[in-house]
Amino acid sequence: MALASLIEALLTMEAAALAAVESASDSSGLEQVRVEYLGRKDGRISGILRRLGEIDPEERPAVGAEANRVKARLQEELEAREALLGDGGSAEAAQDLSLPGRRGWTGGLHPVTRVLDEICAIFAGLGFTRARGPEAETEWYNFVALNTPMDHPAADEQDTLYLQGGGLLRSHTSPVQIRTMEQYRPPIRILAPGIVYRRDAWDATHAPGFAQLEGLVVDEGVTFVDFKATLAEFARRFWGEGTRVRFRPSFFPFTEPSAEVDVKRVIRRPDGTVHETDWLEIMGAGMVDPAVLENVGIDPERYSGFAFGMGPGRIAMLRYGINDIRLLHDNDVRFLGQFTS
Ligand code: 2U9
Repeated sequence: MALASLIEALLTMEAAALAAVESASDSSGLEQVRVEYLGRKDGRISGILRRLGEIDPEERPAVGAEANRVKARLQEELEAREALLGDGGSAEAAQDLSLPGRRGWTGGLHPVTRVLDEICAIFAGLGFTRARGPEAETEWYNFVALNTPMDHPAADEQDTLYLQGGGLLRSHTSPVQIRTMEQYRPPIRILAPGIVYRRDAWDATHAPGFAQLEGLVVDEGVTFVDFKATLAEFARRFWGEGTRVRFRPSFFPFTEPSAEVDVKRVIRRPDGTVHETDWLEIMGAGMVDPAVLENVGIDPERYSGFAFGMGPGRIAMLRYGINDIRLLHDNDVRFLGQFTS
């Protein structure tokens, strides 16, 4: 027997042994493979080594070395497969069913969209529908119809971007309410969500374009009580039953009287202790100024109403503890990915 044929026998056997390890599905299968190949008495490697006598003495060390390599390799593969099959000793037990599943990447709604939808859903429950209008507006719809002549200081405060030909980008969604009142007779209960524009530079609390959400109610016999009760009910549905609401006197050209609305969250912890947040400003609001109703041909002697405006971006920042408005505009999935669910 030549040296080459013994080495070849070892290599053929090695390939068969490795295939047998690979297809073993439990510990007892692996043990069978071990005995068949590595067994001291009847193992196939021992069988090959027993034939060493058939070759020249000086060639025997080369075969011995190759046999040792194959033994070591096989031992290693047996141990690796045993570890893979796990303590339970079978391919099925190797699947740890308590591990969390691997989820694929999914998109999610932007935090501002979430807050906006949630607010709209609450007001939908109070009888409001959604209304939309153009972002490119006229001075009439954005300012003048809203009782804000162009030389009024409030027009300066809401300085916006002007378009060639006299148009402008709306600085609030109030023009949507004017257009709705022109088109529909009361009763009116609408929400006007949308993007608005200001001549502001970017910083942590300002953006030149941002989402706004305004609401308008016009009907016969709408009073300050309806106004306060509606907004307080909204606040309790959004922030929780125990939420307190405060109306601070303010001024807007299109409402009279006007108010800033604040909420204070009262959080009852499971251990019975109560935590109160600071007062948080959430919106501006007021009774619709009679001059605004007159501007759209609604008789202020017969009809009255209230209106409010809020920034869903600001509300999202309060809710999620976001400290820089620019995070809402960057479209960075490392930030936005925290709001998927
Ligand atoms: C009509 C009549 C009245 C809408 C109102 C506010 C008060 C207000 C701000 C909140 C934060 C804008 O997003 S913000 O910067 N809005 O304070 N808005 S009353 O009043 C109207 C609107 C339309 C016809």
